Amino acid sequence: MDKQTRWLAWPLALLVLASPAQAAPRTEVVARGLEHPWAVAFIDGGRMLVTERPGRLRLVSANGQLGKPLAGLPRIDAGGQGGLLDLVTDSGFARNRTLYFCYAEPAASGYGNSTALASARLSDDASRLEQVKVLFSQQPKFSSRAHFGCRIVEAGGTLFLTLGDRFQRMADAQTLDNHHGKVVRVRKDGGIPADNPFVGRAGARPEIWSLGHRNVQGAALGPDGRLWTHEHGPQGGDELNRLEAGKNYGWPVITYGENYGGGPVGAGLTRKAGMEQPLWQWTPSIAPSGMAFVRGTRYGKAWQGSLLLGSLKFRHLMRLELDGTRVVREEILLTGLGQRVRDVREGPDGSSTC
Ligand SMILES: [Ca+2]
Repeated sequence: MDKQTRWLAWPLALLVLASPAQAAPRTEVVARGLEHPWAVAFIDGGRMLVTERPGRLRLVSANGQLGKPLAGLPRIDAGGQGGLLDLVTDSGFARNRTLYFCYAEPAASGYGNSTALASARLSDDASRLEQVKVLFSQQPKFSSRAHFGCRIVEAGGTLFLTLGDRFQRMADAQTLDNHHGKVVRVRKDGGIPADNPFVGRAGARPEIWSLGHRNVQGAALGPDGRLWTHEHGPQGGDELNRLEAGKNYGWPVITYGENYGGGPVGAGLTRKAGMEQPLWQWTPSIAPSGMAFVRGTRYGKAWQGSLLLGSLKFRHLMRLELDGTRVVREEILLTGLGQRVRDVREGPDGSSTC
């Protein structure tokens, strides 16, 4: 390092110490050697479970040591964007050791796949999954390696699961007789909540919560107790949404994006009666993945209530400052990371992990 660089580096370092609340966040490597890690869930004593997309689940100890892959996973169709994807612990995990995970499930016929959601119990020695039960299986199965969606959010005894349009089946996102391009809601035992919006409607799948989605890879409960999601647009038009029961989020009829290589999607509409507008949209695409609201005070008052999400494309972390449902500021963080940020979670100590 020459003298000038050193001089430039010093004031920055002093700024971090002098003003920790406004300082740029620093990062620390917790573990190395994971292959396509997709989701992280904190269990106990600083330990984490991490999914790897090729179809492995690993325990990471508090000191960052990677455990052997856990036994007991169902058959997973790993390839393309598919594999073992999201994982969350039950709100009663400390008592019941229950967790939920989603993955690309191969068709019994061997042709095609879709996203499935399962529950399991983590064995006492954390070496395997027990009592694995498939709670939900996206219908119909389809032969595609893209757009599995697959984020899980627990809310009031139910589970939300996000589902992609499988890329080639985008028109299906507008019809209720299938699970392509939907967000669904099921009970923790796999049953259908009686207050789901399309229960009892002829020809509609009763698990559907909302429709008109493309590929949702980030979801979290907001401070308002509602489900917030973001989704990948085609070329441009990535969106932030707050999902309400039975509403239509527009894909592929309305979008702020365009087809890959240019040209409008469909009639090129950005709004239409009966279809919801996003709270925020990104053009060009950032390719968002993972999201977490900052609930703790670890990062100071200014960050409390902010939404953190990852960008796969630009390899950074983004902070959205909110006033209710209005995005008032977008801040780009960790630009020097050089890594695709796939998941963001708030740790038990209020720190964010991505
Ligand atoms: Ca939309």
